[in-house]
Amino acid sequence: MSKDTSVLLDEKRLFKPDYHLVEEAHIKNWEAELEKGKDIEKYWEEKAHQFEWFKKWDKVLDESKKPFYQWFVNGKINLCYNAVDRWINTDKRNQVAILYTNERGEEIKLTYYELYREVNKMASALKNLGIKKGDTVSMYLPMCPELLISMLGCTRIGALHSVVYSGLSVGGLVERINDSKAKVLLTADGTYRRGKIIDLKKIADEALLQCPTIETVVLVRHTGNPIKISELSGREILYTTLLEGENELCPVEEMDAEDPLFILYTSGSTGKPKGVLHTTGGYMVGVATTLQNVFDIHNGDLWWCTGDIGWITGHSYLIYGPLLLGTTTLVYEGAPDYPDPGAWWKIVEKYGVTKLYTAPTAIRHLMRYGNKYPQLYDLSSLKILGSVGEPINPEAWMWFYKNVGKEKIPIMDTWWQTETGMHMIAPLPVSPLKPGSPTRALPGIEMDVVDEKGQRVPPGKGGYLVIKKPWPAMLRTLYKEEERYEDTYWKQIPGGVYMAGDMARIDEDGYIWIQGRSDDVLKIAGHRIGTSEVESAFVSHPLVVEAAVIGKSDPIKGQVIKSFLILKEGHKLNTALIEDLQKHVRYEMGPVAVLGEMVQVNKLPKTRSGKIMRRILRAQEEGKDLGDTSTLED
Ligand code: 6R9
Repeated sequence: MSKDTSVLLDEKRLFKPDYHLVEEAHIKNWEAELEKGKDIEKYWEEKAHQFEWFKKWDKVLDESKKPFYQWFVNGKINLCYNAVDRWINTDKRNQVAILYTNERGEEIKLTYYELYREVNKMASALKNLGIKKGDTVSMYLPMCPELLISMLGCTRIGALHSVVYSGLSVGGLVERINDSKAKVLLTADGTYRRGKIIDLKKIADEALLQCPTIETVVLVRHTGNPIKISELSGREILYTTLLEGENELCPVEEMDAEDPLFILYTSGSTGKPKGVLHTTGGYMVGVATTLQNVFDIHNGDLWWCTGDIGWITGHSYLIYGPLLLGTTTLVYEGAPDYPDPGAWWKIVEKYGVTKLYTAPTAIRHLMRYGNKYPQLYDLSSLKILGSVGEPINPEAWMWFYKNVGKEKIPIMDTWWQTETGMHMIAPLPVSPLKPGSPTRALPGIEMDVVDEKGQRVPPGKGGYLVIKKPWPAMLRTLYKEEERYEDTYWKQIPGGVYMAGDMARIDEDGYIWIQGRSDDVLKIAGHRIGTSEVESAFVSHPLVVEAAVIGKSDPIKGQVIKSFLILKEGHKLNTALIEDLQKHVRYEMGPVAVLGEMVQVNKLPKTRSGKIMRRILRAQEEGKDLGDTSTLED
């Protein structure tokens, strides 16, 4: 794979939709839908009517306090009610809502009615633990039904969930729990990963030594990793014990459309992770509508999003989107190539998955094993494929299209962010596709590519990707950091537009091509990692004085970390130290921080104000011109 985006400049292939798809599609005319979407308020208002509101809104969009926009002003609604309760008096009552399976082939199915019962129990139990509307509950759990149930339990009673990806480790968990001031933490005895069990409880125990706000720890027995009940401390309780005897139905909390729904932490270019705050009404409308538009959900679909629940993709399109549309969502715990590289295709065949939404890094990973594995299974149930997380290179696109889609079904390349909450640039199933481009901004969304003065750049020229009008699932702020919210997103480019942090260009047909981040954020296997977080993990090692890290292209992961380290006087970066540093950073950050080469240096390029100029290191690495060095200290 080549991360060199100049390759994309030559990408001229156009793939037109199969006529079957057009016949079946809810939206048959892309251009007409885009036209309809130009009246943003009208477009989103129409979509909001699909839900049951306790009270409808007085105004669709309030821009008076921008960039603190408000959607569906004074509307009253509950997400859990619309995702779960709404279906149990319909013919979906006994339809499977959640189909969980794992790398061991185990399976749990919950119908909408069963899910309803479990969520009610969880919501009551949380209340009994003293959780009220507006409180935060942290979750450090594997991809398991209990995680979905707990998240919905929170939204039922108006508590915020803050899910921490189970691939993060002690450092990340401490920071996220403390920032959100969570009172309850849910964790598990372990998660399955390639035949091994990773003990999450052990990591949580270490983290909790530094987390004073946690009053109760709820432990899910997931893997049967032996933990004796007698070993549980006073504040620990088993999930099953907590829910025991909870039979009462728990009334749903009437939420204002703008009441907070959840916090999800993500990496920025500087400082600590950003607590992205989403609210209730607009998020629901945005997520359900985009899933419907982009993946054309029908009755009888089996939806599989392979993304982890600990990231926004899991929140929006593994749990909330599919349940809000009343479809069946498949939850898979495990790696794509374990027990063998046919694992995913076996699942598609076994259950008859119709829509598969995954990430370029997984596709590239599976590509390595050649064409053999997808051919071993019947993939004919598939109707639409999807991609998210980073630019999909045309080679991976073509492999996916040919070997999984059998050159018949389209790939929806979706560009969006934790902050946007929902898809922003993506095709519809009827759109002609160009491999490597997510096509155009969705109906109801206005985006552009501009220079630093906010002026549109001519076709073909690179610039900053911006969002020009508010959208319903937009983040409302950064948790307890309103100034940072304004500064990071709204003050970078003149004209009151949202700066996404990506570089892009638009071609003559209006198709957008994403060129990568414009800031110091890395995308490793689709996971967002801030360079400064990795650097602080390094310098917390006793022998590291200073560190600078940059992303380096990697054929499978997209990027890996290259590190430049200044060590304590008299120390050399030998094999033993490299190993120790790897362990150390992994302990602090978890397996998401994939370390590549490390080099020892005596000095780092800095501005006169002391900021590390990673740009210089990158340019040097790529053998490029160093650019403007006038602010360089030395
Ligand atoms: C959903 C998600 C957001 C960043 C984003 C961009 C990159 C995501 C992409 C893509 C090119 C796509 N990104 N989807 N780049 N094509 N289809 O990934 O959220 O983890 O917040 O990352 O990911 O750089 O700015 P998040």
